[in-house]
Amino acid sequence: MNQHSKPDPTIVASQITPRDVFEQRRTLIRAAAAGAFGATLAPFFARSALAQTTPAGSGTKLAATRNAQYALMEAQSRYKDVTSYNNFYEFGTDKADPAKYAKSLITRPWTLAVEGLVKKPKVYDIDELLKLAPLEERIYRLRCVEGWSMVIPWIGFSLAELIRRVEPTGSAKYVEFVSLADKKQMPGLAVPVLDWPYVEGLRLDEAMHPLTLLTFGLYGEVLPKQNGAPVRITVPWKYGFKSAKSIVRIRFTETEPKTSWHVSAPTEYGFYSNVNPGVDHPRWSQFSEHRIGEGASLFTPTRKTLMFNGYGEQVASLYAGMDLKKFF
Ligand SMILES: Nc1nc2c(c(=O)[nH]1)N[C@H]1C(S)=C(S)[C@@H](COP(=O)(O)O)O[C@H]1N2
Ligand SMILES: [Mo]
Repeated sequence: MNQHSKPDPTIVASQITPRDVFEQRRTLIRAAAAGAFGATLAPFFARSALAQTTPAGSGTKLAATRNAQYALMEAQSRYKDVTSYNNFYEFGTDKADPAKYAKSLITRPWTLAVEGLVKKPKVYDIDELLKLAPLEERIYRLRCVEGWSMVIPWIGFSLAELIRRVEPTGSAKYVEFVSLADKKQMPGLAVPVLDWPYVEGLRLDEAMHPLTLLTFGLYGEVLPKQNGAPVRITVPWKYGFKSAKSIVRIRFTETEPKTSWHVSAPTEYGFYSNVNPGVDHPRWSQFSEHRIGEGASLFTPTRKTLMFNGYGEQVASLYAGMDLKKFF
């Protein structure tokens, strides 16, 4: 039984998958069938396909106090959707792949190196990092650049808590986030969809904004692996791809980080990537979105995408005077 190509009836394929990736995937699937990947990818996928396909959470509770200031009053997406409809290309490009294959991710021991232009660089052990500040529950909207969205109760604390402790120097202007890239644990790395490791970045003031969440959990438990365990970033006013999963390094720089999606297609994915219904992706509109879990037909009305994903009141001032069509 091959579930890879099972289509999601609620979404048009061209809407959810950037065409280049889609085409590339088809080519690779053909190549795999022809034996080109016989020695690497195919056996892994064949083995893992036998594993259960029900989305597995982490099963480990994580206590947090809800922060009412950041608790969006909107229906939360179903746990099942949040943990089985994922983008985490290190485990494959199909939405169902991460839930199936991320089981091989080893989340302990885990360290996060915080380095670059800071006075107090430090390699944090994940369990020490977890205790750095009180854990909060925050309910955020997540809007994927592909045109779908979810509402997720995350657990973490403001990234600013960590940044203050390492004391960025006066020349630090940007923050780079680097995800783990280990072929032994991540079968998707065998596919050159992106230049691995996955790299994302923010301007320092964006990273310091209280909304930017250093994230350790969701739905009252430790992050499931497919959602970026054991630690990820969540930046709710930007397209989902800015929120790097399973990070191992945070580096402070003077120049704009070379972020993976921007490097792969600079005309399609800008460094800023603020959610903006007024700036379309060159190959599709960003005017509206499909909330995952709402309706089961193509005719379900879509929601209007909100400027800055609805967080304009909090973040618009970060971009005062900037032409957001140019700095998309
Ligand atoms: N390392 C890494 N981080 C990543 C991705 C990825 O492929 N690799 N995908 C991004 C995209 S496109 C989205 S929409 C969100 C999805 O997060 P979720 O699966 O927890 O909803 O993760 C982002 N972080
Ligand atoms: Mo995304």
